Amino acid sequence: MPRERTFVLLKPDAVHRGLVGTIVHRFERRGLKLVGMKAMRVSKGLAETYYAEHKGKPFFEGLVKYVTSSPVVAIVLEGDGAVAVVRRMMGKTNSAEAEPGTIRGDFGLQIGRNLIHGSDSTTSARREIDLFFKPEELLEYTRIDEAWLYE
Ligand code: DAT
Ligand code: MG
Repeated sequence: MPRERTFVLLKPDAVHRGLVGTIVHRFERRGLKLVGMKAMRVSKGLAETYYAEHKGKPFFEGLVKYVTSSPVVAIVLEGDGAVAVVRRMMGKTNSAEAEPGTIRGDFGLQIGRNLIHGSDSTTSARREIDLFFKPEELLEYTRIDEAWLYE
């Protein structure tokens, strides 16, 4: 798998429920490199651009309200196949259907409170990283364990 970057957003419920550390810990242990991370508020304008693909759907307004309602944590992770790896670790969109062992399956109960966003392709990842981060906020370094993570 090629080395990739992916975008993750820990949504307001993850922050309020004290799950930020737990979720970041899972990604760290998996071997994904933390390339960017910041706590922030999402403006209505940013939320509408970020969720543009869902504009017109019945849940769109609720989704924008939810993600703008309280602070979030925006993250960029890097690793081999990072986009698909993170999606599998998140579990199905509807927390109620997500498998135990996944983030949504271990910590959530509803589709509208599903704790986390992760890019669904490398194209989306590039777009979302550019929306949330300035280039100088992203770090370049080698993790000390990379020699044992990758053959
Ligand atoms: P995912 O977050 O798994 O990529 P998505 O991109 O299809 O899922 O949808 C984005 C978010 O919108 C999702 O995390 C929760 C919300 N959402 C999607 N479908 C929904 C629905 N049928 N009812 C309520 N919220 C929904
Ligand atoms: Mg999506």
